[in-house]
Amino acid sequence: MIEGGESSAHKNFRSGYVALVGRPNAGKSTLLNRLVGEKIAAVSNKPQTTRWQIQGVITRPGGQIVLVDTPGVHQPGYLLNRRMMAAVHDALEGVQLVVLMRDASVSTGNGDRFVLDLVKQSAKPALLVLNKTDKVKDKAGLLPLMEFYGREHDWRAILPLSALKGAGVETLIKEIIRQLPEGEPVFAEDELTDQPLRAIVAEIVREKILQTTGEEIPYVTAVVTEAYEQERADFARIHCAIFVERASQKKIIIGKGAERLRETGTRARRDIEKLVGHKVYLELFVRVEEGWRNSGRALDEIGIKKSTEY
Ligand SMILES: Nc1nc2c(ncn2[C@@H]2O[C@H](COP(=O)(O)OP(=O)(O)OP(=O)(O)O)[C@@H](O)[C@H]2O)c(=O)[nH]1
Ligand SMILES: [Mg+2]
Repeated sequence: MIEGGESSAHKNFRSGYVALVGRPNAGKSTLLNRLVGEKIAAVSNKPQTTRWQIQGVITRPGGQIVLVDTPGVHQPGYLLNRRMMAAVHDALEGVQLVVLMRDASVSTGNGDRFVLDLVKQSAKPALLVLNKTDKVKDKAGLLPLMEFYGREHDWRAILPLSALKGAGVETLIKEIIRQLPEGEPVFAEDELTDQPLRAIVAEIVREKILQTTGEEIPYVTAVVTEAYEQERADFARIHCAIFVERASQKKIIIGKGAERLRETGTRARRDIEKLVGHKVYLELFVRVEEGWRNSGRALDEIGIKKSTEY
């Protein structure tokens, strides 16, 4: 049989898009950051941290994975949440493989059933990842979970791992590559993400806000990088706007004597400097934008894109 040069040239190399889905707080973005080796997605202990699709590129000698991190699956209330769920549905449609991530340290609930059904409906080949195994003292405790999920769906593989500690992640990479079709790399090896630097910077700032504030703040905050000036090869001046819905929330973010905002800025600056490899000047500004979560215009401005809204 005569084969086209193209396909034979990429024999033994596999590549494709892979959606990472799961309930809020399962550890999806933690895994994405670990696999990519850089912080490109915000991580926090508060649910609904991720708001849109974030692609991370993982390249190995045998293949390339474009891993699409998605918002945790939850009931949409605000327009913001409908757009977040649209990002999940879009991701499921555009990929060759689905990875369902489940927090193995918590018991099964309605939300888990809902995510499972979503994966089944996608009719894509799927892997199941049981995360946070470092929190599961007795590993035999994973067996009932494996049995439950094994009965529910025909998984290509079920893999326990710890995204936080790194245990089992190389096995996952190998397994994902094994499941992908033969094909050439989609991205250059040194490209790690589709996210522009401005978006990553905004994510880092939002992550630090989630760390420095309590329960009331996560859902009402959005961050936009309004200016990014690379003044010299080794110095950039960055201006980020932090949106909140009410003046009282602005006060919380700023804190007494602006102490909290300063702490947020310092932590964010450290991460940004590590990412870009040089000094930056980071200026944060808090803006009250009433009802931004239900405003299409505000969401467009913030960069939370419209597709089919759920
Ligand atoms: N102990 C432990 N904690 C983890 C592990 N993976 C993630 N976490 C923690 O779980 C919390 C949620 O992590 P994220 O990566 O933000 O979760 P997510 O699934 O992206 O959440 P959403 O974006 O809200 O859907 C954070 O506090 C992480 O540090 C793990 O393997 N072990
Ligand atoms: Mg996330």
